This record gives sequence, C-alpha cells and structure tokens, in this order.
Amino acid sequence: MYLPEHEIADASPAFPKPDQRLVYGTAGFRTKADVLASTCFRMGIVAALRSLSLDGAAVGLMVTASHNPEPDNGIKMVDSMGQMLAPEWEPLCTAVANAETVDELIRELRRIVDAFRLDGTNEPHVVYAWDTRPSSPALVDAIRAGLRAMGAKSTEGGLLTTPQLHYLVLASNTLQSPKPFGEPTEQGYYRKLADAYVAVAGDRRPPPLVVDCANGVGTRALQGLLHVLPPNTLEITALRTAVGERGQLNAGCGADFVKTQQRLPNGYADESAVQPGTLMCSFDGDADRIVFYYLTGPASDPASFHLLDGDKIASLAADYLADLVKTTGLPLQLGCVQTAYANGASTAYLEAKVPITCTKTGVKHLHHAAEQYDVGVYFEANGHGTVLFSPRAMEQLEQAMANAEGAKAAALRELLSLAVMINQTVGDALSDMLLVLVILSARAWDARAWDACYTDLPNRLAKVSVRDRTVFQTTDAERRLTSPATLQAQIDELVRAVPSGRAFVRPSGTEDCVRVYAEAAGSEDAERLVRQVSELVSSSA
Ligand code: G16
Repeated sequence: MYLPEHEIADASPAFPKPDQRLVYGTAGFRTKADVLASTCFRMGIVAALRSLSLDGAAVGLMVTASHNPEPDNGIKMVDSMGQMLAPEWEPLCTAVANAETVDELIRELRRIVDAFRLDGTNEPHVVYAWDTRPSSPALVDAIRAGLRAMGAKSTEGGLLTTPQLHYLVLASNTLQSPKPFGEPTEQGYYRKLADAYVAVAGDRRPPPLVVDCANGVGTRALQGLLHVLPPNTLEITALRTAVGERGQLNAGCGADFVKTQQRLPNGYADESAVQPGTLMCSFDGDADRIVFYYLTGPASDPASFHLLDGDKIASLAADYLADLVKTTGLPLQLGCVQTAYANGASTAYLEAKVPITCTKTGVKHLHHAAEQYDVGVYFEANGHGTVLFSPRAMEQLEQAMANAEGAKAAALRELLSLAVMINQTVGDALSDMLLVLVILSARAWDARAWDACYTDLPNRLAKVSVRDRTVFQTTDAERRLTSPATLQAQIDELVRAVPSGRAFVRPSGTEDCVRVYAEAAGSEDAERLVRQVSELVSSSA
C-alpha cells in the first residue's frame, strides 16, 4: 500500500490544525481564509489519493469561496470527469481535515489507502486553480506542499473560474479518448465556447448586455472569451471589474447580492450603460453563477428593478430546448430539476410543460438528479445551473443527423452545438450567459418578453446567525425541519395564515448561518413571514 508517511509527517508541522471543526459542506470547505492552510495542505494529499483511486486520472482542487465575502475562502475537489467529488469521499475529507495530530492524520490517510487498496503503480495527478481573493496564493502554497509530500504530478491552472477548472480536469482526462472534451488549456476553453456559440448563433444578433463581474475572476474570463470571439459578435459592457482591489470582491455587487437584495449592484444608477430595458447580468466571485435583470424605469426607483433569476433561466432554457427536441421528433425526455428555493410560480409554470424533480440545495444534488433525464435542465434560483445531455440523447441526436433535412436537421444541428457550448460539467456563468443570449435572439425577445413567461410570487431570503447551526436538521428536500423539535409546527402555523404562503428553514453549507425563505401572494406578507420565521429561528437556538 502506498503512503509517503515520512514526507507527510515532515511537511505537516508547517500547517498546524486550527482549533475549529471543519466540514466538507455544500461546496467543499468554506470558512475564514486564515484558518484554511492546514485543510488546503491536507486536501492536496487527499486529492492525490483520490487520483490514485481513479488509476491516476487527474482530479481538481479549486481555491475559492465563490459568493462568500472576500475574507472567506474555501477549497473543493473536482472529480475526474469534471463533476463534483464523489459523495463517499466527503466524510473522508472531513475526517482528514479534523485530525488533531500528525499521528492521527497519518492514521486517517492510511484508512483511505487501505479502503481503496491504493498502491504506487500510478502517478497521481492533480490540477489546481484559484480565484482572485488576496488569501488564495498562500492557500495554494499549502496545496503545493501537500502535493509535493505525495510526489504527485501537478498542473497549475492559475487564476481561473471554478467552471474553467472543471473543464480543465475533464479535458485532461479525455485527451486520448475518441471524443476529447477539448484542449486542456484556458485558451482551449475559450475557443470551445466561442466556436460553439458562433455555430449556434449564426447571424442572430443578441441583445446588448451589461455584465457585473463581481470584481472577481469572471472579469478576465469574460475578456478572454471576448478576445477569441469574432469582433463585434457580442455587445457587452463590463462593470465591476476591479480585480485585486482589496475589499471589492462580491461587495455590493455580484449574483448573490443582486438575488438576495433584489436590487441593482451599488452605484449602478451612475453608470451610463444602465438604462431602462437594457438586459443586465451579474456573475458571482468565481463565475459559476449568473442572474439577469432589467429596469422598467429610472435606476433610482427600486420598483423598476426586475430580476430574471435561475428559475427564469431554467424556464427559458427548458421551453426552448423542449421545442427543439419536439422538432427533431426523437423520443427524448426533457426534465427540470429545482430546489426548495424555486419560486412557486416557476414550478407551476414548468410543471405544466415538463417533469420536475426537487432536490436538496447544492449543485451536486441537482446535477445527479438531472442525469436521470435525457436532457436535464437544472438551475438553483440563485443562478447556479446548466443543462445535461445524456450519452443516450447524444447518440440519438448524432444518428438522426445523418439523414435529416429541413427544420429537423436545423434543430438537430442546433442541439448538438448547444451541447458543446453548454458547460455540462457544472454551472458556468459564461456558458449560461451565451445560452441565454442565443435563446433570446432566436426568440427575438427582449428582457421584458422573457420576464412575461410567468410572474414571480413575492419572496424574501434572510440569514439568521445562531450559536450552532447543526441543530437545524431537515427532511423532504430541505422543505421541512425535523429539529429543533417543535419549530416546524410553529412555522406551519405562520404559513397557514398567509395567502399562497410558503416558508422553510435550512442551515447553510457555505456560511455560518441559517437561511430562511418565504414567499406569499403579496410582498408585505412575504416580508412579514420571513421576519416572523426568522424570529422563531433566533429564539429557538
Ligand atoms: C454554493 C453551492 C450552491 C449553493 C450555494 C449556497 O454556491 O455550489 O449549490 O446553492 O453554495 O449554499 P448554502 O445555502 O448551503 O450556503 P457557490 O456559488 O457559493 O459555490
């Protein structure tokens, strides 16, 4: 069995374990950056072991805290096919991260080596990248130390968006396959997206777009893409592009701010590109989420702000793809995956058209559920999502293309190009942006026409700080609490009093808080409901 114990023991003391329990949560480990060095060192080791368990296939490590505030950071692992880490490895990561002493650490690592019968036959390979947080370089050094101790081959991705790292991992592992995913470089990613976009969009002119880059790594990714696209293909104004200016990342801007506050990024009223009717969007800190919005009046009037969130993107994409699938005449099942945060109006709208699955929060859960469909559209309301085409669907589309003509051939061609343009490994703000632009231009819709599909029920999201959020346990795809004991019954009572009311409570897996969601037929009711439920949460913990 293979474990370079001496090298690990020698390197460990430089990365002392903090006095804090860490858990591999919704999107890996996430907490204040200054306590993460030991976790990053140890995840370097575990990633190498994960690679060995996959016969030396490349796996990924991403240093990011995505939508969280700048002082936070995080680390998550990407599996060899570009997907989230296999769930059975999450508790192993947690155990390794929490080992108190070097001896305990070696014991936990040995457990993994024995369980998976890892030997030194293959060389482990880990691809790693990081976002623009000032804390990222030091954490990357810790990863490098872990990889060195393991004697692993490493590929440095550098400053990348999270979806770019997912792309790199899959591309690295399919180089020799009959269908390589793409060239395993950042430029390869841009070229793949740009070529597919040009193939799908043809002469269609997408609407102009104002992009809020959240002052993060999405800025350079957007520039990289625009650089590769033929000149004037897209009419984009990039805002909030202050990469590297301390305290700016996700501050008063970005997808999470816009979605949770339901308003424009701070200072947008002073931007000349921000005009009524103009389509706008926001990325988050690592550009794996996107939400859209537009104004129907002056930027200074809060009532003129209209959000087109992940639910609206899902509806737009599901409708459009369902039409294309219908034109092909192929018996492919298209379904949609949502979470409890999906607006009730979006669920009613989609349910009338396609099958729906509801899962727990976290891309990993939605992704898995979407794989059950031939074409699986999944989006969280916060703008995290993508579309998956099953191998069966791809085979049928390709076979049908061989002798198709007219509208059928056009639909098949478009679906095949969309399957390339859409980053199927994970939600990707850039790829989702292109998808929305392609569909809007095909439909000849502006933001208002897209928004008219259905009217969102007024809704509110709140964060409540509690002493111990693990006390809050849920069931039924996080729609109901099982603990603390009587809290759900109290919430039910509040909800019953509100027309079209719905509310739920769940512990965050990325921040130290409990999240409360409420919706109702009227915005005052939604406001009151979220406040009342938040008060219940505060007083129960
Ligand atoms: C991560 C996950 C998302 C999840 C979000 C919030 O997003 O990837 O699936 O919706 O956290 O999760 P929670 O409510 O558990 O804190 P991101 O963009 O921060 O990576």
